[in-house]
This record gives sequence, C-alpha cells and structure tokens, in this order.
Amino acid sequence: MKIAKTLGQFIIEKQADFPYAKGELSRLLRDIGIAAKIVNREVNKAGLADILGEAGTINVQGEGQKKLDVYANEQFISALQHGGECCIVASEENDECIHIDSEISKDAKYIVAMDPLDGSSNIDVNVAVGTIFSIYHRKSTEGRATIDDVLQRGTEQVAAGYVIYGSSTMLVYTTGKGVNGFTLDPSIGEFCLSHPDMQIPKDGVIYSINEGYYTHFPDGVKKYIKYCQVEDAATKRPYTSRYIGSMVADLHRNLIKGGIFIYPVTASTPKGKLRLVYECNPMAFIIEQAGGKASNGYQRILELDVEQLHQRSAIFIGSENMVKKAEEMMLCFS
Ligand code: AHM
Ligand code: MG
Repeated sequence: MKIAKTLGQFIIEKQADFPYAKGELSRLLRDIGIAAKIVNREVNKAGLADILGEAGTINVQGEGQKKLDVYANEQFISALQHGGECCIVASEENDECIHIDSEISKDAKYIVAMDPLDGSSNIDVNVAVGTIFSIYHRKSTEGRATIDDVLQRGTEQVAAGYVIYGSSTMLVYTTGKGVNGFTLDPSIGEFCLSHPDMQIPKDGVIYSINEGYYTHFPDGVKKYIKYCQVEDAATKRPYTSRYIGSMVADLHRNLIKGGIFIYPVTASTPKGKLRLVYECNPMAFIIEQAGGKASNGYQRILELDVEQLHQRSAIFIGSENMVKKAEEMMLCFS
C-alpha cells in the first residue's frame, strides 16, 4: 500500500522553498495542525459530550457563543502559546488581541488571526464547520507587538489556511506557493496529503448566496443572481444554487468544483457580514493562490485597507470568470 505524505513531512519538505527559513513558520503550522486535531475530536463527538448549546457568554459582536466556539478558541490559543512562534493572536471570539508574553515566545515573529469555529450555528444540526487562520510577520521591532502589527493588508499574509470539519476533516493551506489539501486519517491521527496543488476552475456552475435576503441586496447583486438563473446552454446556465451557511464548507466545495460565493452588503449588514481580517483575507489568499479571484464587488479583497480588528467586508470570491462577471454587474449600478 502506498504511504501518503503527512502534513508534518510536507511542511518540512516545503521549508526548502524558503532558503533563509529557520523553521519557525513550519513549527507554527505544525502547532495549528495539532490544535485542529484536538478541535476535530470535540466537534466529532459534539452530540455525545454535552457540549452542545449556548455557553452563556456573548462575544464582541453581540453574538451568543456556542460552547464549541469557546473550546476551539482556547485550543488554538493554547497551541500557539505552547508553540512559542506567535507573539500576538487576534480571534473572532476576543474583543482585543491576545499577547503571548511567555519566555519561549519572546523572539516570536509571527502574528496569527483566526476564526476558531466558523459557521458554528451549524453544529447543532451536524453540518460542516471550519477554522480559518491567517499568518503575518510582525512589523514592529521593539517591545510588545501592537494592534498595528495585526492590521496589515491581506497582501502581506505569509500563510493562510482553513480546516473543514466535514464528512472527513481536511486542512488546506497556502504559503504563497500554491494551495495544498490534507485529509485527516483518523486511524493514524495524521493529516495526509490528499489534494496537492489545488486549482479552482476558471468557470463554474455553482452560485452560493443567502437568497433569503434578496430584496435587501444591492441592484448589481440582484442582476447577477438573475444572470445565474437565465437559461443559456452555451454558458451552462441556469447555474446551480448551493448555500450551506458555513463559509468554509461553501468555499471548499466551490474551490474543488468551481463556483462563486457571495456575501454582499445588505440592508441589515451595510458593511457586509464577514470579517476582513480573519475570514475574507485568508480565504482570498487561498482562492487567489488556487487561481481564483476575490473582491468586495469593486476592489481586490487583499488590497483593502484594514482599520479595525473586527472590520467587515462584502465578498465575491471563487472562479475567476464568475467573479469578473459579478463585478461587471456591480459596476452597472455604481
Ligand atoms: P460566524 O463566524 O459567526 O459563524 O458567521 C459566519 C458565517 C459564515 O460561515 C457563513 O457564510 C455566514 O455566516 C452565513 O450567514 P447567513 O446566515 O447570514 O447567511
Ligand atoms: Mg466566522
């Protein structure tokens, strides 16, 4: 039987792409992989372990936190604390950045931004959820890292990835040299390379958007949805509508099959719903590295100014030609 390459082996092999690397990023990715396995264990037994339901706390955005959100947040932070390569963590679940001040982290040069459990409203009904992470170099050279080290543009990302806890668990990541996917083999407890050099098709036939908000969408988005629904054999329309309501799962499917995911501004979320730093930017980096495109309807996501940790953005992301078409329609009404 052929033995698959593990995530750990792959990371070490890829370190050679960065001749001056000292292994810190490799160790950081390893730490994230370890936390992902621990979270996976809990997500898998969520129905058994009395872990479902509200934790009784409210996060900074006023959303009720699920127990597993809190658990995943703690696991990732603790893995980063113990790993020693990260000086500051920004999380969807924490109002402020978390400084890591331990002795082993005193020279740490990486910043991690994360959504520890995205789509967590789906846990109760056994639908796939995910973790999203983004890694930056620390820019400041003295004292403690600051919020300005975190508020970097998406183009500055050193690495980004997601974990999907689905029918199987996968970790997909990029360090700016393509995208690779690893499936967790539960029998050996290792992520194994299963999807090397992932490429998103230039065209697709899937559009993913919460159409329930249709009347609240900008006119350009309404026009694009109508375009998706029109009969046209040459462009394989009407397209298929697929929306899980878990960004990681929706984007993972579209990455493999081709498609577009849209979360626009709406009347109730005038700046968009998804967060730029730890949802849109990492996903944009991954999708661009896989040959796709990510925009806020007018501008490349990765070039947007980042002013606040929990800043929101509209997002149009996926197959290049589909995103371009949606942008064309947004421009018609701008
Ligand atoms: P969360 O980070 O609080 O879980 O919210 C993000 C999720 C995304 O995974 C998903 O794409 C979106 O919210 C769904 O929102 P809606 O229910 O408005 O369609
Ligand atoms: Mg989220």
